[in-house]
Amino acid sequence: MSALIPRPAREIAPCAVHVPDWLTLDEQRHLVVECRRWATAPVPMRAAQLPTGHRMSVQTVCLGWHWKPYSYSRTADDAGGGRVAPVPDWLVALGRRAVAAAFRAPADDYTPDAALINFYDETAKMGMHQDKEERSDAAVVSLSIGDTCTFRFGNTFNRGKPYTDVELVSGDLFVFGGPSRFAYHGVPKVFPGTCSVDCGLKSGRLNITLRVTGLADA
Ligand code: MD3
Ligand code: FE
Repeated sequence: MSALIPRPAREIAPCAVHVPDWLTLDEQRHLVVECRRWATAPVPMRAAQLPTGHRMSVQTVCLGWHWKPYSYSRTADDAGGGRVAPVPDWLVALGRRAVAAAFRAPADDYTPDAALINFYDETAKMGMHQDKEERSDAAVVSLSIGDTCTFRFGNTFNRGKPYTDVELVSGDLFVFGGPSRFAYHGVPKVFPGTCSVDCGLKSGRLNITLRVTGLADA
């Protein structure tokens, strides 16, 4: 995206770094092609059911470890029972480049073992939450493709104020480490029709997060 108003890289909170326009359009299109494959097999993308009985409006498929509210497993027990596909080496390498870009330091020891791929249609949103099923405080990498959204980055104490709203545009990178790793965050709004066709998506928004679960097989 070329912006009239520049969007410099910015540290939103300690170790929470937003790097606008990090993915090239080629990389975005390649990720969209791969996400379409991951969304069909061996585990179908689905809207996860919450313990309340409500379904999430966001649809998710996972690599490495399957996440359902609120635990990880190797098989998708709420989505056909298939064994999840591994995180490919090229995606681990992309994660290392992402952490290195955000923190301006080599990240060769960063080895995410899970990826969550979220798809938002024009009405989907994600409430304020913490990600704390992981047994590691390693950084989370977030890649956005498609329609622009408002991303709300909060604090570690409660799901309300203070928080900072950031626009995430197709190609943007966000990395959350250190004291920001367990902050509340959410996506209150997606703006339909804001993505360029060149990103590979016609409508909606994809978010890919790379995580270190710290889990081991039994
Ligand atoms: C900060 N996804 O999958 S990405 C999620 O855009 C999730 O789909 C949102 O929240 C999305 O759990 C936000 C940014 C993000 C992801 C994980 C984090 C921020 C985070 C984990 C810890 C702290
Ligand atoms: Fe999250």
